[in-house]
Order: sequence, then C-alpha cells, then structure tokens
Amino acid sequence: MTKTVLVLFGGQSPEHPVSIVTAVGVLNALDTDHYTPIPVGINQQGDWVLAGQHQPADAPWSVATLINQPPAETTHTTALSEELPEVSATDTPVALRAVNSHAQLIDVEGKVIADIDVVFPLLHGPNGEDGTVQGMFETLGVPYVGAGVLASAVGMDKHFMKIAFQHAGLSVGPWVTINDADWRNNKTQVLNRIAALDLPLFVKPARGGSSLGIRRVTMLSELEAAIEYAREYDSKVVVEQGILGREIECGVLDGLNGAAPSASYPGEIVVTGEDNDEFQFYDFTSKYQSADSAELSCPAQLPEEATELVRQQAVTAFQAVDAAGLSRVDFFYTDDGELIINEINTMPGFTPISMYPQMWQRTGVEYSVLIDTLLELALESR
Ligand code: G1L
Repeated sequence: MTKTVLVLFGGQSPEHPVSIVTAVGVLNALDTDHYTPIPVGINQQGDWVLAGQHQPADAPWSVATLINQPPAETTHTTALSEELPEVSATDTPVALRAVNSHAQLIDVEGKVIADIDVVFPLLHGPNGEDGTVQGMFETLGVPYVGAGVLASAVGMDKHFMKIAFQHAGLSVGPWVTINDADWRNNKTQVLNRIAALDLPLFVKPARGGSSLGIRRVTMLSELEAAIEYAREYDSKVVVEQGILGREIECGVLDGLNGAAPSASYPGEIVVTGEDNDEFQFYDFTSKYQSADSAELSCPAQLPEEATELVRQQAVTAFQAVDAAGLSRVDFFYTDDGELIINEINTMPGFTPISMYPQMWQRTGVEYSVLIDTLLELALESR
C-alpha cells in the first residue's frame, strides 16, 4: 500500500508560478512505489482545485483515474510532462476535511476523492509559509512536510527571527524594527534611532516571503520614502544596516529517528558579470531568472574553520526557530572573517535546480532522497 501525498501548490502570491515549477519537480521525483501523489492547486482566487486532470492518464500525477473521469483533451504526449497545465475553470474544486481522525480530500458535494496520509505544502507568502496553512493541517490532524506553525511564522518575521538568533548566540547585523504605532506616534525618535546605523540601509517589510517592498537607502534623505514604501506591504518594517561581505548559504536537513539535523556544504552564488556592486541585491525579477552569469560555488571557497562554523551555525539557527524538515540559512561572511546571520528560510526554493537541492547534491544527497527523507520525517510520529 502506498501512502497518499497531497502536493499543495500555487496560492495567492506573486510566486505562484515558482510554486508550480516546484510542484512539477517534486511530482516527477516522488517515489511512486511508496507514494501516490495528488496534486492540488490553489488558484489566484484562493480556491483549491484538483490539478493534473488534463494530464495523460499514465502521467505520475494524473488524477483522471481517481475521479473516475476520462482525461480531458490534452496536447501532452509524454507521461513526464514538463508543465502542469494552467489551473482552469473546469478543474474540480476540492476541500480537505477530517473524519475519524483521518484527512480526506473531498469534492464540493462531499464525495471522497482520496484519504490523505501526508501533505507536501509548496506555497509561498501569506497563508502559505507563515504558519497559517500549517495550523490548518494541525487542526485536521494530518502530517505535513516542513516547519510547523511557530517556526513558519518566525521564519516569516524578520524581527522575531533576529531575536531568536540573538538568543541562540548567533551574530545578527544592527537593525531597527518599526511598529505601526511607533511610526505614527514617534516618527522623529524612530528616525533618530535609525540614524545611528551606518549607510547603506536596507528597508524591508518585516513579513514577506519575497523581495517585494524592499529598498536600499544610500542617503538618509531617502529613508522616509523607503519606510513608507515598505509599509505598503507590511505595517511592521525592519531597517537593516548593510553588511559588507560574501553571501554564504547552507542547507539544513532534519535527522530521522531523532537524529540531529545535518548541514550541507556551504554554497555561494558567484556572479561573473560586470554588475558587481558589493551591496547589490537580487530584485524580484533577477532572483528567479537564472542569469547565466551567476553560478553556484559549493563547497564555497572558505577557510576550513569558516566552513565548519557555517555548518554549525546553520544547525543552531534551525534549532533556534524550532524548525523541522528543512531550511536554508543565509549568512554574510565579512572581510574580517566574521559570520553574520542574515535569515532562515523554512520554505526555500525547491526546484531541482534551486540553491537548496543543488547544495545537497554537491554534499552527496540527491533531490529524490531529499523528498523521501522529508516525507519520512513528516510521517514519523512526533
Ligand atoms: F515542504 C517543504 F519541504 F518544507 C517545502 C515547502 C515549500 C520546501 C520548499 C518549499 N518551497 C516553496 O514552496 C516555494 C519556495 C517554491 C514557494 Cl513557491
């Protein structure tokens, strides 16, 4: 008997397309001897629909057979399609419910489509990776891959993330958090606190999975506008002092049977183009377009002690936010050899060519093994 995996993707976020590509990667790599995948897409309206209905019946994630209807007309000719079709108006709306402490995927009439053993959530942004959807799974009592409610929420909140890291003894860069009330009532005081930081500054919405709403400030005269801009995305804003250093990332994978989490080799994106400003940061577009001028160096070229420190601190960061499953931890490595933690991502890019799976591959763990391990972790009684 295989376990039924609900692969939940899409969602109401700008990263909807990234999520679809990720779902295709996971669905193609899933070990179908042990798992039966059921792809469910969340469309831009927030509705859950059965995906894969337009796939050929022999596609690994075809659900045409499950819902007892012939596959729709399709242009796909191969079983391993590169793309899931656009979520269309004819896709069957579905919902998840719990009956007799078991999760069931049902249609709108309440007919059971499948019993669900585990959920693989591939969602970004609000209601995806901020702990809310994880809370729904907890309430339904269905196991799910990845971080729980608390770690997901902390991983989405740059203010609380930094506090958790500091408490665990990790170095975070200087920063100022601006709450809505602070900004409305004590603006001058807030601006004075920020003036104590060194330029350039990065002004960011405190909660936001993407790079949206972020501005780099090189003159204090630009600061207020940058804060107002970030506030369009979140009423809470963090202002960070820019850190001069190399960006080093590290993958963390939880251990099975209570074993400690392990860390991949550290990785670094090496940009070979001319655009090499020290403080340049990936904007929303360039972050997700694989520029051929950028490539992964893994293991990153670091002194041996620094490599070990990155790996240890990545595991410390994972534990500091009470993460589970996997996380990608991002650091700055300064010219004086100091390591400063930037952030943890409890839902890192996870296509087969994303940083996290690539770093693990260089460490000797294949994409399909990652997926297997994550599902096993989720199914372990915790
Ligand atoms: F479920 C996991 F494994 F925890 C998980 C969930 C989500 C890993 C990675 C992701 N990543 C994404 O969903 C995304 C970055 C593609 C969001 Cl669109």
